[in-house]
Amino acid sequence: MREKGVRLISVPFWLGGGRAGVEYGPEDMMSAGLGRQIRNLGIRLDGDYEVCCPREGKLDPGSPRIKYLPEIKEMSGLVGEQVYRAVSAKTFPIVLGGDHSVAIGTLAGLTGHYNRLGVIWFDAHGDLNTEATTPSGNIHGMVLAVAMGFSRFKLTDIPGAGTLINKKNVVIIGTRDLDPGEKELIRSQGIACYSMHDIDKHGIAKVLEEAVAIASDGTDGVHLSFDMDCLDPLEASGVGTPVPGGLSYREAHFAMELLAETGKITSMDLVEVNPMLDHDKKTTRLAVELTASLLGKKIV
Ligand code: HAR
Ligand code: MN
Ligand code: MN
Ligand code: MN
Repeated sequence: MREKGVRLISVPFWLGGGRAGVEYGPEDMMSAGLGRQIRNLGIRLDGDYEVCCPREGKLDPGSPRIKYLPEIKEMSGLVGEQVYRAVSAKTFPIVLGGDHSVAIGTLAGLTGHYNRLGVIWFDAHGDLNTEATTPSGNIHGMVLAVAMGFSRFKLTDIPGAGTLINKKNVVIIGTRDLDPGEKELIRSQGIACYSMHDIDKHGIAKVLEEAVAIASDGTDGVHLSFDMDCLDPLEASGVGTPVPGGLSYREAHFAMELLAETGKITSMDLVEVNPMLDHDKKTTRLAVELTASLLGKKIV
């Protein structure tokens, strides 16, 4: 990491979650000292970029099942381009959301570069809905289905994307709010999903060990997509869709520390921080701290 350098890519986009405020996430994390934290670790900050993405959208009455699709495609193409450039320049990209739909762009750019990409997805939700199963029409709840090709709209519809993500290399961690269609997809496709129940039962270290094995099996890159709503709302209430019973402060940090030790993570998204809901500023601060842990910050 020290040699590589980190490139920050800000994506102030909210249309995928349909709730404004999350577009201020990137500037909030930057003001909370994300850049400084990274440099304090002795890591070179290889630029910070802001993607100029649509801030307003027009609801397409023709496709009510999936909201703001044209804007999402536009944003994803632009994010993909920046992420592709970052990995081509051999830096470690961190994409700052924005709602979780920004990860469609990240994955488009990454698959343009890596032959086979593993994905570790921290989330209270499965993000596995399709046009047929989404209860909301919000694409942030569909990103993994799009990435693996289970929905009609697919990752490969984004210019510059490589192949679809192989379901054998995907792991979801921290779930406690899955829709019926998502549960069915997890079962029928055999997608690895470690719920809060699994974490309570086996402990976060064991779960991470298995997750890393799955995501790195036969892959040439491992992407970490971190939705801040994986945390318990007691630690991080500033998210659009909080769900009780999430990861504790130490579980989340320990998970990031374990990932750092493996040295296998090659990129990251940090999403769903909504400063307008983050009244005590704890969520933003925690997002910055967790990133530092992922990048190798040690407490001893
Ligand atoms: N599963 C619900 C839906 O599809 C809620 C998704 C909520 N959001 C996220 N994604 N923050 O992780 O609408
Ligand atoms: Mn999510
Ligand atoms: Mn979520
Ligand atoms: Mn399970």
